[in-house]
Amino acid sequence: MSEYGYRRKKIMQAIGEKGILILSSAPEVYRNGDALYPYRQNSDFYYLTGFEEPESILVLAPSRKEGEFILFNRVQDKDKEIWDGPRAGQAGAIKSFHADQAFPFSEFSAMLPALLAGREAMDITLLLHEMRLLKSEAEIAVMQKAVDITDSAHRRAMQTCKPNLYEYELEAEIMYEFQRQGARYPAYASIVGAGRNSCILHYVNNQQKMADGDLVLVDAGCEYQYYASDITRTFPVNGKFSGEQRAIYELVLASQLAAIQTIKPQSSWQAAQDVIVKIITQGLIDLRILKGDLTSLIEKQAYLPFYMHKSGHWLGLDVHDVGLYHVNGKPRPLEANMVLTVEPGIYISGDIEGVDKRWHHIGVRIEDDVWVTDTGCKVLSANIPKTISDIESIMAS
Ligand SMILES: [Mn+2]
Repeated sequence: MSEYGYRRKKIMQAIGEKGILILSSAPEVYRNGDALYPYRQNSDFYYLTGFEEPESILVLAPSRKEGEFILFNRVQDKDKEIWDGPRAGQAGAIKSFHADQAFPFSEFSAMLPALLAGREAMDITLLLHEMRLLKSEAEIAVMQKAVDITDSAHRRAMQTCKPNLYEYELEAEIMYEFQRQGARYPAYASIVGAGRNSCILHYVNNQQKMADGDLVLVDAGCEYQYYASDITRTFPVNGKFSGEQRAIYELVLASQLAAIQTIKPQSSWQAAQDVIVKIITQGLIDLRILKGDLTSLIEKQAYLPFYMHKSGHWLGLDVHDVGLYHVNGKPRPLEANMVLTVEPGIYISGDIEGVDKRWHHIGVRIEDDVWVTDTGCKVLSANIPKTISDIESIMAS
């Protein structure tokens, strides 16, 4: 609670006495009929309150005499609580969440004109998101925990995997590990794609049988206490990389390790991307998949049919977390306590012209979660098997 209080104070200092912050909770969303999706609070709302109930509105009004932190939330209701469980109510909003004042949600509209009187309109989204981009010690600790749970899930997937299982069976092993360790939901729909599906970047259908000789790409991360992890590992369904799979895997791994080396304060995600592009392009030349010289192939972006995304993204309360990627038209310099992913990949689908058939349907992505420290970086997911020998040995065990 003290951390939420600190964040509110910081944002109120920034908006000043003329400003006001009004933020709504996430809506409840129906999946079908009268069945709701599991409720997930809006990340900004959670960041400033820790309050998880729907039908809530946060108001921060600096220097307001009756109180600066106002919460509009659901009233307690015996009948509804029999079905859906306890509600904090207005007393709970004050006692447990430290609101200065709390009112029933239904009173918001009537009170709004008085709250706005003398205040100026401004958009503080950017300010709030810049705050979220830099993680506190407590946030890093929770993110490490999320990664650790995801670590066991990926190990479990590697240990369970064998030919003729369905992709959803691997997904089930992953979900089992998330849930038994208290991470009720994945941070995003798990991607389990074998064979040709490994080349579909956001494949979430997960319904194919996995064949002997296929690679399977698993991009799955749990959400723990609202914080996302985002990890990808790729491994052979039968536990042994083929020659072609090995060559592509080693190339992606080399580019990922080199990209991680660039992650430190004052560097940028663009530096990571440049290193990846260079290593992948050179590697594809060496494997005779691309023909030509390095500089002109990079200029022509000849790597794009094989590597069509960026080196990674910010990570936090949202899996693709908030925060600007460019400042003054330039790639933003990294700062200590940012967390980002590093996730190069090579995807050789069956329909790229001029590529020998033996390379077809090899899709490899390797993704880790990286915390920028004062002096460099720490890979939060460093323990998850990643080298070919580590993967083959855990799959054999
Ligand atoms: Mn990612």
